[in-house]
This record gives sequence, structure tokens and C-alpha cells, in this order.
Amino acid sequence: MQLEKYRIEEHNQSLLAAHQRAFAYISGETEGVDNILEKLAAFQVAIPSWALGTGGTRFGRFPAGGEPRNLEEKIEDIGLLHRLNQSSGAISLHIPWDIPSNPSHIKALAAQHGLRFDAMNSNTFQDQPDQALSYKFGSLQNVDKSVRQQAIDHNIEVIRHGIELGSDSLTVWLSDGSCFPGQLNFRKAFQHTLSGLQEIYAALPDNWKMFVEYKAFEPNFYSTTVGDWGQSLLYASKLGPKAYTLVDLGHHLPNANIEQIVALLLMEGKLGGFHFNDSKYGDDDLTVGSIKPYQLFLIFNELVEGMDSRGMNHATDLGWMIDASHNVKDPLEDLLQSVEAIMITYAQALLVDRKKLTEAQLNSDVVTAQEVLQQAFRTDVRALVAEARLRAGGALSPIGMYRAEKVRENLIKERGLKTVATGL
Ligand SMILES: [Mn+2]
Repeated sequence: MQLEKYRIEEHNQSLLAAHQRAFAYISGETEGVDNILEKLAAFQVAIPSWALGTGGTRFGRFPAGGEPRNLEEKIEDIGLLHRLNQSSGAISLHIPWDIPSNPSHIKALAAQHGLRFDAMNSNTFQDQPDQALSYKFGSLQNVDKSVRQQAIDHNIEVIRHGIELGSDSLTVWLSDGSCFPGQLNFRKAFQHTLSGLQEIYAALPDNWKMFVEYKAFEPNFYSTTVGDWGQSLLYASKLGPKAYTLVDLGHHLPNANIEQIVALLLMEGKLGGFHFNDSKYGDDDLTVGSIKPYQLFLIFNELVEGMDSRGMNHATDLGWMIDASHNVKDPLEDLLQSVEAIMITYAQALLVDRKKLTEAQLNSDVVTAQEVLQQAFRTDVRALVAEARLRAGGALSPIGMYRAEKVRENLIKERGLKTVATGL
């Protein structure tokens, strides 16, 4: 399915007058609007290939049809999102689900849609049908050297696929851990995992990064071998300068102060990437900004402050990706909502009066510090985000346009009602 340029222009025309009123107001209230619009236009959030199908839980899955049947159709879906919002210009692949049979064709197809290849993701959390050895008791931590070797070889294969596509990073998330006390020796599990990661690290091209993702629990419920940011940082520090910690918002114990974690990892130059989602209880993988928008703002506030203090490029120096999936929304509408929430929150963080905040901190003026943050958080920046999108050729209302153009209905017509995308 194609969204024609003239259709986007017609859609925008119908909303233009209202948008211009809102934009005129926020422009009048905001300093450095052009600079903010440039930053918003440059900021791109990668879409994972596994979020395009209906997510499931261990109780069931309720697909709505038209899901992408192969890598080409996944690229097409993300191309549609990017056409609408101009902020989803990257795709993150998962191996073995997305092994490209013809990499140069896939690369060209992605380029046609304005997409680049973000981090490659390996998979040692489930067994594949043709796999010799099982990961039931872990992959890189496994007591059996041949299982560890299989997991190392797989990660190196993922790097090779990534090189062919022009990716420049590998995300390693291990489900390794234990479900019961006594099941494994923590120290040996760590050492096996480190030595496996070292072999994978050695296979990275010079310009590549490795992201070590942590997760507090699930699928293992007693311990996880990369359980928190401290453990991830330990691995990343021992591995070397190309290894970084990756923060997934859903991978913490309840009420963790994620903004503080982000600030300290940035201070150490060890924050590499970010997975956005939202949650109320655990790793719920809900739409970004749907449950705790203020927490997301506080995290973005630290991201902007920390990146600026190191002179980093907001758009390119960290890996930004959505990692969400669930079973009651159209996945493409959900992704549009998530990207919009990220852009709104980023814009709010750019509005924070840093000079005033620093002064308040130096004077221990707690009230003013809170006022500064909440002034930015409570500003309606939607017209700024929409203006950036409009100037880039996107739709003023991505979801409105998606529905008006009956995108899902068209995808069902093209692909069928019973298609199932690979994913979780
Ligand atoms: Mn993740």
C-alpha cells in the first residue's frame, strides 16, 4: 500500500488553519523555535521488526489481520509509518526472524522508504526448529561449553547479517538466569557470560557498538545474569570502549529511578541505547507515555542535559528504539502513538530552562527547581511537533490520516486476514 504525496497534502490542508493558530501561539511563547524544530526533524526513532504484528501474552493472541508476512512487508509497514510521521526512519531487525535472503535487495528497498538499519538483535531466548542444542538453561551462561559456543556463533552470524545491511550495532539481550535458588552459581554464570560476550565483541567491526541490555526478571524469576544497570555496566566496562549499557524502560524493578540511572550512565560515557515502552506493573510493553508520562519527561530531561554536557548529537549518538508490543491495538496505530509521545516528550525536555534550573539547584531552591521542570512538562508542545512533521513532508495528524486512508483495511485486502508476523 502506498500513501501518495498529494493525499498527505490534502489531509494537511484540511487541518492547516487550526494548526497554524496553535503553532503561532507556541512560537510566540518559546525561545529558539527554529532550533527546536531542527532538532525534532533530525530525531528518528527506530521501529523493531517484531512490533508490527499483534503482540501476545502467554494466555492468547488476537490478531486483527494484514500483518506483514516477510521482511519486505515489514519494511513496507515501517515505510508507511515514516511517511506519516517522518520520525520513524529506521528499522531494527531480529535474527533469525528477519534473515535477509537477498541483502542488497533489502537494503535498496529500505532506502526507497527512507529507512536505515538500526541495531541488530540476536535471539538466544528460545530454541529454533533447526537448532542443535537447547537454551532451556541459558545461553552464554550455560554450564555446557557447546551451548555457549552455539550462542556465540549465533551472535557473530547476526553481526555478519548486520554488516551486509549497513547496520552498526548489536543489541544482546539474554534471558539467562535461574528460576530457583541453587540452580546456578552466580559467579560462574557471570564469568561464562563475560567470556562469551568477549568473543562476540572481538568479532565487532571497528565502527560498531555492542549494547548490553539488562532485565530484572522474566523469563527467569529468581535471578537474571544481566539483571540491572550495575551488572550491565560491569560487563560493558570489562568488554571495552565499543560496549555500552542499553536501558529498556520496562526492565526495572517497580519504582526504580530510571532518570538517575540514565544520568549516571551518560556521565560515564556508557549509555548506548534506549528502548521505549511504558508499564504499570512489570515489563508490560505498553504504548510509550500511556501510563507514566511525567517519568518519561524526567528521563528525557536527563538525556538532554547529559548529552548536552558531553557535546553529544541527540539524534545520532545514542540508539533510540521502541520496544513495545501488546494485543489490543492495531500495531501500526500503537507505534504512531508511541513515536508521537516520544517526540512530544523530547520537545518538552528541550524547553527546560537549564540556566534557571542550575541557579535553583545552586541555591537549593527546591520550589523553583520543581517549577522549572513542570513549566516545561505542562507546556502543550503538540503544535511544535506537528510543525516539524509538516515541514518534513509528513501528515499533521498521522493517526487521522491512517484511519481516513483505511490503511489496515487495505493491508488486510493485500495480505489477508490470517497472516501472522514473527515476533512475541
Ligand atoms: Mn528491550
